[in-house]
Amino acid sequence: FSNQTRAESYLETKKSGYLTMQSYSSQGKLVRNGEKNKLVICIEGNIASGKTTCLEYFSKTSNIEVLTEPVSKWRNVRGHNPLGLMYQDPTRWGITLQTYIQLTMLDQHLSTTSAPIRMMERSIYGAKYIFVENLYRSGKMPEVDFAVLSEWFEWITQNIAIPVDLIVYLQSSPQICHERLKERCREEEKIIPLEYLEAIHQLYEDWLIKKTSFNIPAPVLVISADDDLQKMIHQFEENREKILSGRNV
Ligand code: TTP
Ligand code: MG
Repeated sequence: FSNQTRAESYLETKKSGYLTMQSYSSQGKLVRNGEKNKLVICIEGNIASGKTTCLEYFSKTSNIEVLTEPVSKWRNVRGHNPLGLMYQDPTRWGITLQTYIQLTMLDQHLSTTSAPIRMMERSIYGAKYIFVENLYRSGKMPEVDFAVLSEWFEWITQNIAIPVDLIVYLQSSPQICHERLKERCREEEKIIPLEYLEAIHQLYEDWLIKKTSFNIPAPVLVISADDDLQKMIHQFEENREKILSGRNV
């Protein structure tokens, strides 16, 4: 790049809204411009707890922009499948998958929307506090991998503003998630045992219910998610006001 083309390309990206993380907020973090007054709602919960169903339901509401499920990216990055690799050999590929998930989550947190409310599946926090933590605690992630991922995570969360206004926790029993998992038959997940879902469940409960493990970035609204689709939709309907106001009261 000559200086001129660099300046030009900078202006180009700025115009199209990409390079807007220029100003610093009062806490000295990089912030995405123009997103200040928008609500961000993250849907958290065990694998197959119904997060996508919840997002699909609310995507029919005007004013809400639902971010598309990042799992398709985790199954195909330039022709590779880090999700499948991780399930085959977590010790070798755990860091690969989790590094990529961390990136896709950051990308979603920083994306701009025209709608005043944005809803996304999971958050950068859940990926780290639940899945990375589980890999490490179960002895499947080498300490050095955990250290590198943690350094990345801490740098990101200390230097970039990641606003979350409400966490909706779809609380489910691991047994029911296991049943749903078998029914939906995602190829990579066929080998997931019940114990894995129980470990994830425990980490979620410690984080969002007992509040004994990690920092919680936003108020939590708990919705029990063991019911069938019809009843779940009824529950989303009942909680609609709370969710759309970004408050759990
Ligand atoms: P989920 O994010 O739970 O998505 P889902 O579609 O399975 O959930 P729901 O039915 O509630 O919509 O997980 C997708 C896959 O990615 C799952 O196999 C778990 C895995 N995963 C990790 O291994 N590490 C992570 O950090 C995350 C977020 C997911
Ligand atoms: Mg999903």
